[in-house]
Amino acid sequence: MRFRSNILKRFLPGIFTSLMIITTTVILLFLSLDANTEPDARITSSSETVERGEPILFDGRNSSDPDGDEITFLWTINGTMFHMEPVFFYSFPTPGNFSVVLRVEDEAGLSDVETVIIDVR
Ligand SMILES: [Ca+2]
Repeated sequence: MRFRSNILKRFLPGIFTSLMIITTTVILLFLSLDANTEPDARITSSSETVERGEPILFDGRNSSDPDGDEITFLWTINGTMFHMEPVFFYSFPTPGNFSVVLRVEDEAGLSDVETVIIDVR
């Protein structure tokens, strides 16, 4: 009994230190995995007031992700999914105010949205 107790006293600090190191490593790993930040959607359009039929360039390439993640692009025009490329031309066939929305999403599914209103005459 005394022998076992001595062994415990001898190895307990080492075991405790090892457990602390493992616990700290696991916590740091979870924190680093959790440290994803949402991307930032940016629309650059060649014009916001156009004549009907006049093409406008929509460019989402100024969008970014603070973590350097790959981002995907989803454009909608008046609520209808339109395009998944970062850049495209579009011309509105009828007059009115139209919302063009860019949604960018990073690899972890975090997203950001920007909207521009186009006045078509
Ligand atoms: Ca991110």
